[in-house]
Amino acid sequence: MKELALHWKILIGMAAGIAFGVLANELAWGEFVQDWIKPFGTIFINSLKLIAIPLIVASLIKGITDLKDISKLSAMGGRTVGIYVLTTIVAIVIGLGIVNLIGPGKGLDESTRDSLLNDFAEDAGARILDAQSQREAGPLQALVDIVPDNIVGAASSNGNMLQVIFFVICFGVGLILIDPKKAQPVKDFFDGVNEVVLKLIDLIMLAAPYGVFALLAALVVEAPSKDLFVALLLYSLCVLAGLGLMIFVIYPSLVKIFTGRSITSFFAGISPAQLLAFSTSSSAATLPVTMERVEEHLGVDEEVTSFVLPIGATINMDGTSLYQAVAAVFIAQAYGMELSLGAQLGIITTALAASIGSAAVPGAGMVMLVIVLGQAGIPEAGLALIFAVDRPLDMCRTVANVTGDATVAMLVAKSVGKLRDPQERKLDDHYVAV
Ligand code: DAS
Repeated sequence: MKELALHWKILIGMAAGIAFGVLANELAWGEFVQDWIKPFGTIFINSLKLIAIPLIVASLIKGITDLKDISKLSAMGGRTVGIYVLTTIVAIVIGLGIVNLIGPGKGLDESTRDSLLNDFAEDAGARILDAQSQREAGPLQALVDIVPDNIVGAASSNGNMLQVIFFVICFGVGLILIDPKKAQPVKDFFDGVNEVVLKLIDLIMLAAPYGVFALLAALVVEAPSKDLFVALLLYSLCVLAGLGLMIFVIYPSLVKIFTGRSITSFFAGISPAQLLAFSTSSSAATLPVTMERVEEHLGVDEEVTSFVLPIGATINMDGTSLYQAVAAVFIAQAYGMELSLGAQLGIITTALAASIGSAAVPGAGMVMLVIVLGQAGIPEAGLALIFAVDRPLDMCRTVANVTGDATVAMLVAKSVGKLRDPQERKLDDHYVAV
């Protein structure tokens, strides 16, 4: 019998977890689930958190050093990174607008919050107070906090992942600036680390069906309240509404306005890559198809696709950043936290950085969500709330990520005169109408 695809296994794990949780409630097996099932969910979440730092270091250094030399950051590089950052910020602001408007996490009953607080984050209260005291230290404290005075210390405490990202970006630029002969072994090392980390995430995600089963069973047992499921449904709808806006409104409009390409031809060109992104939940796995579709069917010259798309798959994740902003505010709401405007603006920075650091593999966006939560003083325990619905949302946000990369590739190609009518076919080094 053909091996079931991983996302079907995860969806089955989800359904089985809910069913087992409901059964456990009926048969009063709550304690058994807490003592013998839930720990496997905790182990699964911790293994994802464990991989966060190596993931940041490896995928960011690879993405930055793929720029090869600083001079390439001229017409194409600066423009590419600039548009990537712009579309990511638009995505995050859309996500924040929707989640604050709908407020999916508001009104969750105390027992749900307390049971999560007690079991997942004993010191959550202390960590929240500590983060808030740091934030009250002064107006530029958040900026000061980005620059670590000790990289080992920063790497060891979750709350300072942004400091790790800051250091890694400096390190990557430094790598580009030194003698390429000296830099190559270091780049090769981090390319190898990147491969190992991606393989580890593959292995961790193999346990996902079981981790999801345990998390969901525990969630149903712990929070029998109906409003948790209503909250999760509302939360998922907030993410999907934001992603839908990006995929079906923002990107096609940008293509239409800046390249004149019709919306139907855009979707006809990119849809096979979108379907692959949906079924694999991996921008990296989809990249070869994205490059072929953008080149052959959207008319972007290879010189642009070979530069813009690999970097986009590594650092441009608009769908992920939108999801991280919505998830962070949803979890804060579920814990009854009121996030100030400053804290929400901080989420724009950290979700931008976290999405840049997210590797293009299944589940990476949720792993990096730890940064956004840590930086805003939101208990990471809240991951347990949203993990159950993460995979279907990951499939959708990966579609947004890939569509965003293709859109930027078209805009950059148009701006450097490397966008042709896809009807033309490349013959030797020039294009002829077919
Ligand atoms: N699955 C990631 C990707 O490949 C996105 C994410 O995890 O958020 O784009």
